[in-house]
Amino acid sequence: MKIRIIGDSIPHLPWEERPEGSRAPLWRHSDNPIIGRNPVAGVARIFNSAVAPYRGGFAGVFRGETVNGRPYLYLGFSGDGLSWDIDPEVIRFTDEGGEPFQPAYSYDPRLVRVEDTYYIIWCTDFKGAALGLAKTVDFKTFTRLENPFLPFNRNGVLFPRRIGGKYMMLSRPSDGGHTPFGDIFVSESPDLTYWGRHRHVMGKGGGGWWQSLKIGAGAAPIETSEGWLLFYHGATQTCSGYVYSMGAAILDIDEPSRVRYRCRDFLLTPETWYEERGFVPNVVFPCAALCDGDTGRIAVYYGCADTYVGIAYTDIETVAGYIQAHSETVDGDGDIGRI
Ligand code: BMA
Repeated sequence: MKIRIIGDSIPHLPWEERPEGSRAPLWRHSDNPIIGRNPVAGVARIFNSAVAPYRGGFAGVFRGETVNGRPYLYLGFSGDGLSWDIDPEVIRFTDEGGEPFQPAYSYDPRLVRVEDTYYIIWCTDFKGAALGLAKTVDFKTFTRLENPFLPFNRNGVLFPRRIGGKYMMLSRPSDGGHTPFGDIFVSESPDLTYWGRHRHVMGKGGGGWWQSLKIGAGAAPIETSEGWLLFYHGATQTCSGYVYSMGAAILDIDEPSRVRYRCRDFLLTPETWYEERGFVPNVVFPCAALCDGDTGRIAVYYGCADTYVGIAYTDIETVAGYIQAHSETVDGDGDIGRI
């Protein structure tokens, strides 16, 4: 497929060439995990975290599982996207009236720049798991906005630009527990407060059994000449628990509820010690992707076994070619027919 990324040049994004002998659509950073156990005082594990280019380097919002077991959001900066300086204090939010606002817990953040503002979307407590939303322009003050949706909901991912003048958010309605179901939906908003025109994007299941239990949006969609490239996670249930793998799809550029291509086969599945072993074994959970508009290179950041952060690389031609060659389509009801 002839395809290119429509986006900024990020020449300093982390990158390694595909190792000799690899045939996989994604290849792992040779020094994974890039964040190991006990990364800062009071934090036992960092995983499922998001990064974005910021001022010639990168900013990150991290899921830090504290030593009391509760997750909160932490801020970090990096020049090369690999070695991170993480603030040991949790991110402090204020509400729109300037009053302090701290969620009871916070996890699985996404970090997305829309115009000149960076938005954090995460799973927050709203009488149960729901999506939280906050914004910053300087990574010094963080303003918490209204929760976009009712509980229960997780895996909220904002598109990096408005479509037809509207902000667009992917999400996955869920339950208050470990959610043995789940499809990806998209909603739109004129102002980031009022959300509606909800549409089903794609359902769990299909020919790929790795995504038979549930799916959820991962990284902010990447704009390409063929549509929005979405890295997502899919889970399957085994006799000893869920297994999370990574897939990808390409959504229509103007109407992202329309799926153009979607993987039947996973892009990455737990294989290494840091993906197979940890607090929750067998989890790869993408939350961010950096891409270079000039070269088409992509670095995907993913949580490993609810314990570490890893990076995997690909480029736009490779991943789009794989999605197309290993694809299936989704109809409006979420039933899947092979192309
Ligand atoms: C999901 C979320 C993720 C986690 C995954 C695997 O429900 O809690 O944060 O990575 O389960 O444990």
